[in-house]
Amino acid sequence: MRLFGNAMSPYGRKVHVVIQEHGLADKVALVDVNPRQKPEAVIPVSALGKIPILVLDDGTAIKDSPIIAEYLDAEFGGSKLLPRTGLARWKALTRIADCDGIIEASILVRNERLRPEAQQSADFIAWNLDKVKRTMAELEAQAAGLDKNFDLGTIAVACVLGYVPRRLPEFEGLANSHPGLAALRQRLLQRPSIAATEPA
Ligand SMILES: N[C@@H](CCC(=O)N[C@@H](CS)C(=O)NCC(=O)O)C(=O)O
Repeated sequence: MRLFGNAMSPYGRKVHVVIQEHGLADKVALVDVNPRQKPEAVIPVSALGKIPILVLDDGTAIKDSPIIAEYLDAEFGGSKLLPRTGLARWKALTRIADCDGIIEASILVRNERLRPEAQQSADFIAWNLDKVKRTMAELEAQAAGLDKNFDLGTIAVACVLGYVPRRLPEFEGLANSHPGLAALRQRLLQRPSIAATEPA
């Protein structure tokens, strides 16, 4: 299998954690791509041009990080990280959706801030930043129990905690603003798969 992605992608990190958890590194060759700078390296395997993409040996492309993570867990990990049925499954999938929403809104804020100042929309930034703030506050309220089970939902939270404080200055002081999440982040970093994939 080939995994198209890059080390900076918070979505891709979720897949890397699953690869570590199930000892799949020998089965997955990494193809380092930057879809914005070099879309032609990605578009032949996915017209959307988004990473991560897992290309199976028969050429089938599995797309979207939650689907790739579930594919690897179900096909190679005995579904240890995402039950096939039952409430725990739907809770984990909902957690993933919230975390992906945080990451998506954070990327929109960051990309807007990287535009020339005169072209930036303060409304657009505030609209998306509010999504991040509200959902981070919700996670903070639940932080003590978020690692009770370690599943794909927990992995998604770990990837949010590795990304948002690095990318949005509003969350740089996580220990002051979100002490529960800061403590959770440290607990999650005890797990080798999380520590090994933590961005530099
Ligand atoms: N829902 C997708 C989002 C993937 C995504 O947006 N990836 C970013 C990189 S972190 C990307 O490829 N951006 C390029 C683009 O949007 O064209 C997933 O979970 O895999």
